[in-house]
Amino acid sequence: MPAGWSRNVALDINESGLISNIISNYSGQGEHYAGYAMPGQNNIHSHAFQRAMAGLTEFTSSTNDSFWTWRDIMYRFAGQISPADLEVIASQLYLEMLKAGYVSVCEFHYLHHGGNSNLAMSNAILKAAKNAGIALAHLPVLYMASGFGGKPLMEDQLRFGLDLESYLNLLSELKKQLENEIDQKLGMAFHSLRAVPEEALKECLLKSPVSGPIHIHIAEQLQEVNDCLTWSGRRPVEWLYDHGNVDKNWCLVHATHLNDDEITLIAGSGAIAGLCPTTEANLGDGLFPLKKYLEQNGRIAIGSDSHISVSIIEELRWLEYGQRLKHNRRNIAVDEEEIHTGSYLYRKCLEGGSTASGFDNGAITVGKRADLIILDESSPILVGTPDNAIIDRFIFNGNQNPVRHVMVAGKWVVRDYKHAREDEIFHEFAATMGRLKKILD
Ligand code: NGQ
Ligand code: ZN
Repeated sequence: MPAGWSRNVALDINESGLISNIISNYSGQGEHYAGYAMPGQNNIHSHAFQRAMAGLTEFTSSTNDSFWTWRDIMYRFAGQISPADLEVIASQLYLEMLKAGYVSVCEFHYLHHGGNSNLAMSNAILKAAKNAGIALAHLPVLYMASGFGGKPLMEDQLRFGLDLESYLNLLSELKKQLENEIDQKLGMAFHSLRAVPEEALKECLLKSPVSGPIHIHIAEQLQEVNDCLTWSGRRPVEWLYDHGNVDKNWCLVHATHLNDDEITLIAGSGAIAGLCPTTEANLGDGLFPLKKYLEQNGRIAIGSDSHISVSIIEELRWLEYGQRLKHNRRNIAVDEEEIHTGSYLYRKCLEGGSTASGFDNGAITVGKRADLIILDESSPILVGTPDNAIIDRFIFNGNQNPVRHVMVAGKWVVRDYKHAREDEIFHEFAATMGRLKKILD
């Protein structure tokens, strides 16, 4: 609860999946669950197809392996994924997210062409989210160029490319399709400043039919910062704030390489820094300047991005551990009001994740979506825990997942660690993985 843990809490949830009433110290009738109920997290950054190549790029492919050599392998893989493959992979991924305690996902979707229209790949994502029962912020991505200044797409990027008109049409189609959905929302995304020329970015912001969140990859790699400087004389974040009206509707994904002025710019704008610590580590991006950013009350959220890990625990743990290793100190992500690192990070991400996804959740208060998880109080990692350390233990104690039940907009999707469709979804996933095996062989 906003004020801390409370015992024997009863929630009424209405037909729209919103919390309509809260009673503490309840002892009456109702469906009863023992355990620690809290809001689930929104996963604010996902490329679902990459789940199928997780763990398959951990070998040297050149004498100087980097983000960019990883990207070449990723392109090879991306090129082979059909709409049917995508639905199966994303269904498995989204159910893994639910079991990890994520209640929604922002799908940063640029794998456009495939099937007989641009809609086919988007529809595969929408369908997968329904199969799993996760809430979805679908973010079709504008991707037009291979580098700053509108460099033409490379051959293996053609599949991602849309001109502005086709992109706006795709948004309009999807907007119609999602009009009456509670659990599926539409936002928009620019792949990066590398991939969207200045004019297109401006025009898109003017003409977009979408009012949801706007996401962009930014300043993830040093080479990107240097290329941007060469092209414009400005660093990526500086350039974005010079040219766009960046406010709390924006989610800046990664934002790894920031100077002090850029930290202040983002923190002051209310935009969300969309952090993906396990992927950022896996790709050798660098460390986000979390300490300084939080000192200026910057807002954050977490995503699993390339899905080499689908775990709230790992994202938050590594977010903090990166800072401890860098500053040679402990308990960095805290303030005067919240001295517990796990609780502090969990709450910050609930708050930022709700804004970045556009789902009005992340708190147990009347009117919020009932997007909840229940931790198992009898789990070996949680037995005998003082109230103020429950979330710390969830995040910083071992490798067992204590997420026992998960509810999305008032509907149970995981009960007693099980998803109703998990055997069926896994069966199809295994068959698809068997076929895809040859791509990176
Ligand atoms: C992506 N992923 O679009 O999948 C990117 C890599 C790029 C991450 N940055 C490609 N983690 O940025 O050009
Ligand atoms: Zn990404």
